[in-house]
Amino acid sequence: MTDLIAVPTNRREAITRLAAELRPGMTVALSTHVNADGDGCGSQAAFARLLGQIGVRAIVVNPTPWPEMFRWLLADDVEERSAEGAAVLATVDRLVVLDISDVKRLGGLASTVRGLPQEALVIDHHLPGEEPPGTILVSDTSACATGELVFDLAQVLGLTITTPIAQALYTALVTDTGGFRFGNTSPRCLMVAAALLQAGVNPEQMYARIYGSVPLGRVKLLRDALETLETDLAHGIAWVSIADGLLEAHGATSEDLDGIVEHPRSIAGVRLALLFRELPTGQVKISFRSMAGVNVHALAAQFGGGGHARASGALVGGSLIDVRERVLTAARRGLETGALADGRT
Ligand SMILES: [Mn+2]
Repeated sequence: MTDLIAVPTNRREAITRLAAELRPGMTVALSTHVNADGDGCGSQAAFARLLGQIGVRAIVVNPTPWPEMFRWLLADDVEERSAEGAAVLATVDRLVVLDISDVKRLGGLASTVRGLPQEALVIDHHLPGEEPPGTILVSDTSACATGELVFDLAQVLGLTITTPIAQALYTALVTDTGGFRFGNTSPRCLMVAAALLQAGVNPEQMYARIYGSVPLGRVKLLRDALETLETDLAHGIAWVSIADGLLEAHGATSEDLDGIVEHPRSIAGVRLALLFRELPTGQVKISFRSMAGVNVHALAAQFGGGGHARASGALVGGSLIDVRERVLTAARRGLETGALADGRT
């Protein structure tokens, strides 16, 4: 069991290549995808502190505001300047993007990132995207979270997993595995989690911070979302829809949508769950989730999106009703023909 924690050779080599680009005295920006989640934020908060140990100053610059529920991850020692946006990217020596396999996931920062003099360094565990942010990457889809790869980086570079770093990485692991329940909960994932407990993580305190401190608006949003639940149990599909303005009505933000799609997915017989969110831009954001045997990456890709086999996303132009119909039609067809079966991407 103990050798599970050893860093696999391919990762070790990739980490060494990436680390060679980072030297003491440098200032680097860290960025993750729009609407940063626990893995994006946790990986950034941990990596920023690890960089400090090798004399590199890190500035977090995300395309969307740092989520309030993860504010505690920054404490008073991680510099976060997302509000200044692309302007910060012009002042740093290098950009490292985490938990992203496609530049487009950087939203409003994407065009600036495409124009940077040096390509971004990448630490990620998604399936390859259409437009990778860089070629120097630590990328492994077998990592349960990007946080697992940041943990490996600390090991390879001989850095110290302090308690705040361990808490940040634990946040990454626990959120990306749905509380150590999803298919990405590998033996190694749990070994890394165990190491993080040894480094000072209190799991009950983490649970209280991540799952036991949500704003009332988030639960009211869930209530209204579940009101829209529809099912096609003949195909094993269930979905919920979020009309434009609903988040604002509850003082909620995008991060409060996290996990809602787990409810339609939890219904007996459902293999494919969707969340449709109407945006004021005339687009619909879709979250795809599936159970074992169904590859939603293949479905999301049909709509210009991507992600993982069991969890993907896409952004599609059109009205809520129109997009929902198109996606459901494609989903039914994909399930009928076997085009969404695992291993057929
Ligand atoms: Mn992730």
